Amino acid sequence: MLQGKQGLVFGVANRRSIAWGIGQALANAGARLAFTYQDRVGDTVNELVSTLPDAFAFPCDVLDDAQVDEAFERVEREFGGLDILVHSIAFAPREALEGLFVDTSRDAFRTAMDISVYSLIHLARKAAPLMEKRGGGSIVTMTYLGSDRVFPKYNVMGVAKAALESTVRYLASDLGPHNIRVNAISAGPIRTLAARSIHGFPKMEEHVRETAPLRRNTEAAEVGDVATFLVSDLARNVTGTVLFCDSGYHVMGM
Ligand code: 0WE
Repeated sequence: MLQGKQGLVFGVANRRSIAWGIGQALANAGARLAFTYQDRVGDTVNELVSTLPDAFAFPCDVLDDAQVDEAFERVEREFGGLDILVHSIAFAPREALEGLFVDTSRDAFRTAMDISVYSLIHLARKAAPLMEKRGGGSIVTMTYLGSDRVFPKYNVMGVAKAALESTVRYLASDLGPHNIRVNAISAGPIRTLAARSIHGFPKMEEHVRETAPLRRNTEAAEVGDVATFLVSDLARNVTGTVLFCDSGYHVMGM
């Protein structure tokens, strides 16, 4: 489904990462991929990426403009253009995900918004010229239902995800005339590195298993399949949307 397409994936930290589930799915569908990683997980990511045919990885800190510039220069050198951008990055300081939302510090708010939201705007701006060279492209980011419902302790990440979903709509409007689509996948809770450190996460998974229409949790591979659809030509008329991959959990009131 993605034969001849070239993609750049941000957000792999280890084999449980949603970005890795997406990367594997896109590669299986025939895409040629580049991955970026945070310096501290370089060995892990290089090992994972070495299992894919014709893929490569390099470090990129999305808080550093120079590193983002370099990343896109490198992709332009290696690929000549870009069809697919995957943004699977989020962070809020641990203390902001513990107490009450009302106690969110200015600094935690700034960090959460900078890493989890501004990074998408920045990457989209850098990707756009490379996508235009290919006659268009598709950008996918990851969100969570905590953007419009309150989940205890999700706190400032909920506000960041609301801003991220709005960002998807504004980017879709700006980039649509260049045939660049921008969409988000809202996944159910998945036990990634970020999620494992959250007290009460097993309880959330159990609640989803008991409540969601499909009576089970979400796997990163399932998110990968939805991402494959969104970046494929099957979704050529789909932009600015949030597509749920959550066992149907979001439809329930109780
Ligand atoms: O978006 C997320 C996780 C985002 C996240 C997680 C962490 C944990 C470690 C962002 N920053 C950090 N910072 C850390 O220091 N999810 C959808 C998973 C998640 O995170 C939660 C959840 C769910 C679900 C946090 C509190 C409550 C529920």
